[in-house]
Amino acid sequence: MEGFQHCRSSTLNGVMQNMNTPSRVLCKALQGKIMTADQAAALISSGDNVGMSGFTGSGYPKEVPAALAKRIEEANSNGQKFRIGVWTGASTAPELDGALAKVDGVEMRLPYQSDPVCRNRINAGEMEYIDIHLSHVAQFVWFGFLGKLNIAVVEVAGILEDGRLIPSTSVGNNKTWLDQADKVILEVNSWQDLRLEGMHDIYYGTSLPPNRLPIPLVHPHDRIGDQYLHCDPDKVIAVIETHSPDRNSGFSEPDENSRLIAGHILEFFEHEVKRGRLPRNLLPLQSGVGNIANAVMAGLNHGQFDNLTAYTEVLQDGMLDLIHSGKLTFASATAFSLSNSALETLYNHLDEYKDKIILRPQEISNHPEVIRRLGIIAMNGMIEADIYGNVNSTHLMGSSIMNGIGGSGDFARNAYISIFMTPSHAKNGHVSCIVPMVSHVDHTEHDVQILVTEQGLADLRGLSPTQRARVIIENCSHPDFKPALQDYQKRAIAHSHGKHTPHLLDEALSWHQRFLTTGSM
Ligand code: 0RQ
Repeated sequence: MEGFQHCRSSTLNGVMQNMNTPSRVLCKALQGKIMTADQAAALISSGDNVGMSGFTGSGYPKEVPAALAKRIEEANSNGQKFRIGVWTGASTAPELDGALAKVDGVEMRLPYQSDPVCRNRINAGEMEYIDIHLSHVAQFVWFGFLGKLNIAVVEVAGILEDGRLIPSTSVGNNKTWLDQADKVILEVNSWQDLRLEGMHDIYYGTSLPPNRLPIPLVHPHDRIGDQYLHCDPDKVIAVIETHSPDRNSGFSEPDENSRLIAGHILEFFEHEVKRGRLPRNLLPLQSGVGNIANAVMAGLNHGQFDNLTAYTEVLQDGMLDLIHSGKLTFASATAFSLSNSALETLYNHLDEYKDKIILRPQEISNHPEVIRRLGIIAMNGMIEADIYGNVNSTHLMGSSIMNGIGGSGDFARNAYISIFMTPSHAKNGHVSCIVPMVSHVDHTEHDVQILVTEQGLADLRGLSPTQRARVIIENCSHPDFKPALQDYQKRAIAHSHGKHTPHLLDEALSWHQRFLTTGSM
């Protein structure tokens, strides 16, 4: 640990607490800029676009957003509007998204979010939201597509004497925020374990068209960048010292549906290995967020595959278990997304895991070129799929946003095999997750190769639309909805006189509505 020999860490109640740490701000030029979160929040103006660190509850700034929310509330009570643009890596935490949304302080939010207060504001038309592929965010900022980034608020684990920054538990878009913002506020969080130093790989070789070069990454474990983030000290307007935990939300034990879905996927992998279409140790895995994804990892842990690797965006509990058991030899991601107990495991074994995990900027973890080159097996959750294989990951009933597309599109479009999974029905069995036509399209039929529900798996590779419809209805739909879907397909084929993608548009578009009102089709 360069320059931090005097900083000791020890595990206290399973959470890393920092002891004997006078300050993690070793850079003299920045020591003079240490101030309180309230003072730092006062440096942000209404109308600013603010690039915040944070990715699925890891590495987000812990104090400035709350101080800013307080300031916005005061402005509101004086009859003044105070709203900012909030750009992040992905979802953050109630202290950031929730706090700012609660005081109606967000004019525009991008990219992925999963906060209930935020979601309500967006769906009430009170907050603008751009749902954008996670790999696109950084380049859109460099291209100037999103306007000016005024301020970056970035959590780091420490600042070295020469000003280099030790990233914390997520990298996300931090490199771009620090590069592109006019001004920078740093939160130095002494709760973050200093042994994270060296686990990051920050690639500074990206360039803009027409001068772009290939990303020189050919294995998940390749290091192509620097361990540290760089930032011009002159741009830093405030440094805040914090000591707060990440939001480490837990996972429920895999339920029966998740176990069945995981079972179908494992069986599929075995089949693909037998056919010679996957090597015995598979190909690098990408796994989305949520309990099903976690259950698939748990299934792999009890399965026959060894020497697995992962090239993914979030490292969840299930993947950490695979590292722990020795099944997964290496994982590349942009963030940890762990429960408290998994975090404890991580920190208890950090020295041993250190050379098995790399955290990268999300434009690299989700880079289409790299995903295509590595031949990723992408596994993501969905809200619904239609009988032709189009997938909706983001909207309920066509209009209300749930979370966002996140990185699912980056991976699905470019993966070796793209898998989407969901229970076959939702809302206590009232809603079928297999529908005639999705009410919103995130992943087109061209990007979806495998659909899985607890009922079974549909392998769509090499099938025409009507062939796909038969296999999806047969293998994936719930028995309560299967007859209605079969009937729909039959009548759509008869009605369309052999057209390529048979539909009964009125019926397809009102599927949920009609079923919810009448209880049957
Ligand atoms: O609602 O919480 O009110 O009960 O949707 O559904 O079953 O808990 O599933 O947590 O795995 O989330 C697609 C949202 C699935 C997620 C989605 C309702 C259901 C419940 C959540 P309640 P579950 P999960 C890389 C990959 C996009 C981003 C992505 C997601 C709630 O996986 O956000 O893939 N994906 N990123 O009741 C009505 C249906 C429904 C439905 C589910 N058909 N109709 N409601 N629900 N299906 C990671 C990142 O990018 C960071």
